[in-house]
Amino acid sequence: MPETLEHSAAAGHRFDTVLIANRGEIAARIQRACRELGLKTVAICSEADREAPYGSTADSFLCIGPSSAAKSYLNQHAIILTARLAGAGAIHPGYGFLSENAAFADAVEKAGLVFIGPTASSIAIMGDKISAKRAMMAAGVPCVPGPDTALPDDPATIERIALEIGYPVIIKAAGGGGGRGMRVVPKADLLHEAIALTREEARKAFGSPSLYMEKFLEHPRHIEIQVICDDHGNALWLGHRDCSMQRRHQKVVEEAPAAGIAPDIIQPVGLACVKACLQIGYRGVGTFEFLYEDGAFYFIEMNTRLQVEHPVTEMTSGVDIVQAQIRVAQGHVLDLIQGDVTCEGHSFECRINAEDPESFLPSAGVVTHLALPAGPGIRVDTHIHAGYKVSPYYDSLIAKLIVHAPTRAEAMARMREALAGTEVEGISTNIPFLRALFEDGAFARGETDIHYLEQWLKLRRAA
Ligand code: MV4
Repeated sequence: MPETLEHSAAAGHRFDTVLIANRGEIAARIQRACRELGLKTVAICSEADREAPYGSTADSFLCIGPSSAAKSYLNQHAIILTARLAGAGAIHPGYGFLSENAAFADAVEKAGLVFIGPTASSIAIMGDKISAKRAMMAAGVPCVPGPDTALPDDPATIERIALEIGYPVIIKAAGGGGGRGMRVVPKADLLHEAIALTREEARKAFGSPSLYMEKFLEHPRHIEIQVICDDHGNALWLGHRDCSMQRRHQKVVEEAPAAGIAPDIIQPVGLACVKACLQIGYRGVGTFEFLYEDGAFYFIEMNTRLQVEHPVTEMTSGVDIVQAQIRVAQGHVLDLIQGDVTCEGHSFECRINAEDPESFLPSAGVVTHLALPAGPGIRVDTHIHAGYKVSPYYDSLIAKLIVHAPTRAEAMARMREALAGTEVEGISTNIPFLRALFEDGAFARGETDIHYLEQWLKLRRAA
């Protein structure tokens, strides 16, 4: 598309250097996207990450603090100061760390830098799960039955709300999310105690006692919709993913598209997400999380960041989500329209974690031998190499194995082959268990929900 006045970046958005405020595989992934767009990069690290390979390929590489994330990757002041010193015009937060911190997004903008993500106000609205739900209901996005307001104090009113929803219900903290601060209530006589306990936890963990109540769905799948929006009133959805394969709220395998969901069922949900984005003036990439049960979708949360599992959507949609995210942050108009988005084939991602196969505790140490698979439809996103030292300070993700093939069955076969060709020695990983999972019949038939993996692990341990 030619660069007309309309299509060029607004003056206020211009930057030619990006500071990547993250580590690991996503730091490497973002750096690649920047370079492909002709942008210079500033990599940062903690003392534990001085040897990171993406440091030597960045235009600058600066150590900003000690190994503890609180003193490095979460040190807002140090990161903003480093961006200014190194001449970066923008900060990419990646995922985790400061990526969904509205105060950080605000501080970045106040320092005259571009935050590669949504506005601080969008992050804040979605960070409060009650205001997020209210925004979604207003836009016609289907939500879990229950009020879009905080629970009152009056016991009789609370009881009435629960009866109206119908037991079992779930109590959630407005400041929670991602599985933190929630409690299931199976029947009425447990209601008030559950509320008191969750309120105290919420006060301590999130600094706010605000709670809300929903119908508890007992066997849903976790399905998410990826969106991308520019600053000019354009929003698109890039298809859906199934992220049900999780253990303790940590996803292990993701796929796109979600299996067995007819286009005419998901289409109106995707369009409602797009409408919600336009209504709240959303900019950047985002993910709408839904529970899917008995053929219906129920919104639960929106993530206002790039996600770990974005590659499965890149593989099926053909859109480079990280490049597109940076381009819209520069003020460019999306160079796609919804009609151009066609999702093809099927993609799986396996998260390879450095962890003990029995206890799931992080396994630190030196990678003494590494073999990675290659071939048509195989992608590996990683920052590790033979000789790399996995440190105990951060999460255990060391690589993402991503495959793409015409059908789900072929993609599963390709993943089996890719896993067979993956060798990591010197540390423990979850590779043996991923190999076993891709031999599982129910998984192959798409007969899984959010509880499946934990049940499968329990049975496997018993056997
Ligand atoms: C729920 C639910 C059932 N009913 N809400 C957990 C993470 C957070 N994003 C919301 N979560 C849930 N909310 C209602 N009304 C079940 C879960 C849930 C879950 C959701 C997605 C993926 C994995 C999960 C594991 C346990 C519980």
